[in-house]
Amino acid sequence: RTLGLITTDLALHAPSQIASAVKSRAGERGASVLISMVENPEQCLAAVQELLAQRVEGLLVNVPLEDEQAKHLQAQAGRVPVLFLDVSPTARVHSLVFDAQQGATLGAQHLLELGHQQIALLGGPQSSVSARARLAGWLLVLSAAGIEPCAVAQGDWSAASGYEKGHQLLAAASLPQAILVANDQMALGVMRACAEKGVAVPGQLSVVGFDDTTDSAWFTPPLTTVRQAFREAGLRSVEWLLAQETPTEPAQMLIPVALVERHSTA
Ligand code: IPT
Repeated sequence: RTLGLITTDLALHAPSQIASAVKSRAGERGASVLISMVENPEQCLAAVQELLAQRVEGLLVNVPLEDEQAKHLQAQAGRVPVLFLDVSPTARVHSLVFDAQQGATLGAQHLLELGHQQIALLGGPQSSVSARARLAGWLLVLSAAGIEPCAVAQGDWSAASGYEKGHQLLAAASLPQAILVANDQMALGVMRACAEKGVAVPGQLSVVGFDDTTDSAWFTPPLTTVRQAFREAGLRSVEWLLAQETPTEPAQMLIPVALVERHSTA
C-alpha cells in the first residue's frame, strides 16, 4: 500500500521528525510513503493531484492550513482519506493535532509559578494556525494573572529569527525576566543572543521553548520546553490512515502535550 505525506519545510526540526516517524511506522506496516514538500498552502492542491496520480490510498497533510483550505483539499482528494496535522482542532476535517492551548498554558504557568512578571513573547509566523493558537494561549494566561507581556515579537520558526528577535529584545531599556518562545529552534537563537550579550540563562533570563525536538536536551543550557510527541503523532496518524475503510464523519483527535523542565528556567 502507498500513502502520501504533504509536508511543510523539512529543514525545520518538527516536520522532519514527524516525517521520519511516518516513514518508519509505514515501513513496519509494509506500506510506502511518497513525500511531497510544499512551500506554501497554495502548492498543496498540486501536491494532492500529483500524489493521487500515483495512486496513494491515504494522505497526511502537515502544512499549516486555514479551515477553508483544509476542507477544499479534502474535497479534492475525493474518496481517499486525508488526515490533517496542522489545522485548528475545530476544523470540520479529519485531524490529529497537538493541544496548543494546553501547551501555551503549561509554559506560561511555569513562569508565573517561578514568580516572573516581566515576560516577553516570541511567537511564530502568523500565517500558522498553531503559532496563533500558542500566542493566544499565552496572552490568555497572562491576562488572567493581570499581566501584560513586556514585549511581543514574531519570528519565522528558524533559529536565525530567534537570534535576531532575541537581540532586539535584549537591546530594550529594561530586560525581561523571562521569555516564552513558540518553538525550540527560535529558543536556540534567543539563547545564542543571550550568550553574546552576556545575559545569563536562567540567572537573568528564563527561556521556555515549544516542541521538545530531539536536540533540545543538548542546548546550552538544556531547554525547558513543551513536549509535542512527534514520534507518537506520526505513528498514530499512519495507524489511523491504514484503518480507514469507508468515509466517516470528521474525526478530531487532540493530543495532550507536557512541560519538560530542564535548566533554562529558574
Ligand atoms: C510546528 C512546530 O512546533 C514548529 O516548530 C514548526 O516546525 C512548525 O511546526 C512548522 O510548521 S508543529 C505542527 C505540527 C503544529
